[in-house]
Amino acid sequence: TQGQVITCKAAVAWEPNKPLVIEDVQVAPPQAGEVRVKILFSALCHTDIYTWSGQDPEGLFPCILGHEAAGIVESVGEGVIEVQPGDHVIPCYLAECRECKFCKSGKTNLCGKIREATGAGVMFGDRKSRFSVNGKPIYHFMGTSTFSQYSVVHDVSIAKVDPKAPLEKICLLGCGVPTGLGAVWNAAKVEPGSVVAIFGLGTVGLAASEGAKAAGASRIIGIDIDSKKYERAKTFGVTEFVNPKDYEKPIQQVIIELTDGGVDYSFECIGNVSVMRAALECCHKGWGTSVIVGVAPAGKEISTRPFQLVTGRVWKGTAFGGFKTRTQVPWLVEKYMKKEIKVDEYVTHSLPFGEINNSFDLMHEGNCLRCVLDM
Ligand code: NAD
Ligand code: AHE
Ligand code: ZN
Repeated sequence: TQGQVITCKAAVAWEPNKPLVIEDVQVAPPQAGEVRVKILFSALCHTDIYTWSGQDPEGLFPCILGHEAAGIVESVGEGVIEVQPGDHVIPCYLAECRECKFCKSGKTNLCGKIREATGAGVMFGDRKSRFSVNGKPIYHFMGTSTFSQYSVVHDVSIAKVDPKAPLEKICLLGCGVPTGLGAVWNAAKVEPGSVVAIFGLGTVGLAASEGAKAAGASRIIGIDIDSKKYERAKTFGVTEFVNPKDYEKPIQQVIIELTDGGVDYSFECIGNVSVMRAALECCHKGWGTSVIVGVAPAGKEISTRPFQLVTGRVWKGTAFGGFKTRTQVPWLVEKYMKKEIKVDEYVTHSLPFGEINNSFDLMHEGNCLRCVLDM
């Protein structure tokens, strides 16, 4: 198949909010600096639903969604040296070129090399898509488009991983789990003894809890409007549960009273701007730090009284938990193989690829953390 167009199945989002359609898609061969990957397992993240539902200002249609996956390299384009056919890989929605201003800064895991092209749904080299249906181009998504049996990604956006690691599990290391762990370890740098609040107990929030437990937090307060979330959350380290619906007063007030003045660290893992405000305002005066992880819809803005920051609270945010993808995703896979981090526990459902639309429904039901599609 090397150098040839591959026809395979992909789930195409033709329009926002309409069921995905499994189509025969033509996938062009990888060009210079590109890699064609046979995607074997792909999970659904809340962000796919967010873009699918039309709330993402960068959302383009028709497109092939998906960004939490694992597979095997099928072929590589000219000049690609770090991976070769047969390598086990995780496509990464954040690149790591190691040459741009961002990569060299040592201050961020964001990379400047191809971000503009991936935001425009095309490949960096010729600003064209590698996907088409009957000659009509279909946009890429997040530079990954993993809801396809084959996808073309940039070589700077691919992490080569241990071939012994189970792909049906480590696909989760492409987004949600590292995001939560890294928010705690890299963005907040939670210290032993810290009091932590986590808003939203989906995969990202539970991974933040797992990270906080590993960092030695003394209290991990989980906040969710769905009380069913508590039992499971305990197994990820949550020590106390608060449902905002059980209180008349603002949730920040409830947390402040529970913690003698506020928490040391809080994490917003929902994507709701009023919760982001509450997460900041429940932080302790003088030092409390709040990390925004959730992705909010187009047009939404955050606000608070500047006095909250003048009096020492810190507001920050993180993408992919601050991890450098090509360098650190393989390291996270090793940590999983050594049983130092959970991954299996987040896979609550699995479905054949053809039932992808059901996985969207599952994510809304509340029981599901991650549904892994067998491609
Ligand atoms: P999820 O839908 O599985 O989890 C969200 C949780 O929040 C659910 O348990 C839900 O009951 C709870 N919730 C909803 N509204 C609430 C409210 N008002 N108060 C308290 N709890 C509420 O989602 P996920 O896959 O864990 O993703 C969480 C967020 O993180 C999403 O916005 C996603 O887009 C974003 N995300 C960001 C990054 C990043 O790099 N920054 C990476 C992955 C995901
Ligand atoms: N396109 C959206 C922003 C989406 C967003 O914030 N994405 C997160 C990853 S979510 C993964 O589930 C992110 O890391 N962003 C960094 C980046 O470079 O995209 C919008 O609002 O425009
Ligand atoms: Zn995601």
